[in-house]
Amino acid sequence: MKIKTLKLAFLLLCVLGVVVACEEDDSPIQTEFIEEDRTEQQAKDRDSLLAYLNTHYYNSEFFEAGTNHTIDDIVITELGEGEDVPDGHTLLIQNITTRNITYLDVEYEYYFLKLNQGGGDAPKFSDKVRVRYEGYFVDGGDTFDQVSTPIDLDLYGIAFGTGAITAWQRILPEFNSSVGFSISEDNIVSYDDYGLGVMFVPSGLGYFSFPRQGIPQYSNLIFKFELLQTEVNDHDGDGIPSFIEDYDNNLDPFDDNTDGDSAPDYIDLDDDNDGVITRNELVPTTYVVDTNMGELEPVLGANEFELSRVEENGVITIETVTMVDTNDNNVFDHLDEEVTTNYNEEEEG
Ligand SMILES: [Ca+2]
Ligand SMILES: [Ca+2]
Ligand SMILES: [Ca+2]
Ligand SMILES: [Ca+2]
Repeated sequence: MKIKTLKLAFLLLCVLGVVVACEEDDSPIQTEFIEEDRTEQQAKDRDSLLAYLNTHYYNSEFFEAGTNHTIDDIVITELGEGEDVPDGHTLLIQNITTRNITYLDVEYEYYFLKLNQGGGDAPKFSDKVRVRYEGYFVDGGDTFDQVSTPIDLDLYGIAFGTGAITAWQRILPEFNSSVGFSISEDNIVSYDDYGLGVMFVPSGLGYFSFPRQGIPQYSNLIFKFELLQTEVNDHDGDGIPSFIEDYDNNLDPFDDNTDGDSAPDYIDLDDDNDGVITRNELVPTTYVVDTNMGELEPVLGANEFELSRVEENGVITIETVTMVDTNDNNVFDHLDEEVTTNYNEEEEG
């Protein structure tokens, strides 16, 4: 089912590609689309972004106290010719964090401004997040996207070109979600102590040459964002979080495919294709924690993941699964086609 979805998505992308090509081509001579070289484009983008960061300031003093400021409080202003940065404000370049990464064999540099770390959990690159954000172009400063009511999105999708842009997958894990939220009498949800920041993204970590409505190709992007909530993603529902199924830890689960079929592990229900699905090659455990008796939640092992939790009258029932290597060959059972033990067999009868 997942495999079919993936193929369909690719097919759809191809069909879309053809339609766009037809619409844009009104001359009888076929002109081939030539993509910009990523390294050359990045050099230009870096210059544009650094120029922006050196000539724009923000209302830094406002964020010195408090943890519940919003994206609407962030004011970025261009420094006029011969003008000094006003009191209570700071040039962006002085307070940003710079990161260097290699992505698609190209050296990239990106930047973010941390206005609040947040007190909750940090997402992994493949997780689901609830955010508010606003997106602007570095050139011209126009807004291209505005999400005032919090939305949920997958940082990583199940097909190429789905999910969030690469910069989001790298930057949001540097922040934490809220510690919690409250709901007022008129149903307004207020989050407490959440990640708040601004990111400055070169086109190569954004949409690059990909045609997207309202965003010209090779646009450098700015996002103000609030990271409100986060949830571990398990795209194929096999019990193992997707970030774990990125076994080579390169933040790309597409290149981890144990059985070499058409589905990478993070969207494959039987990762070693041995006929016993991954879920059944993991050892299940149930914990019952009675908080009325002062019992504490268990600390999960490094290879153990929470599947579900139900809380009733102070009694928490937690179901977990653990990856095991029963024949000690340094390959987990669910990735080892030689091992076919089904740990759920008895219960399923
Ligand atoms: Ca990988
Ligand atoms: Ca596979
Ligand atoms: Ca899997
Ligand atoms: Ca196996």
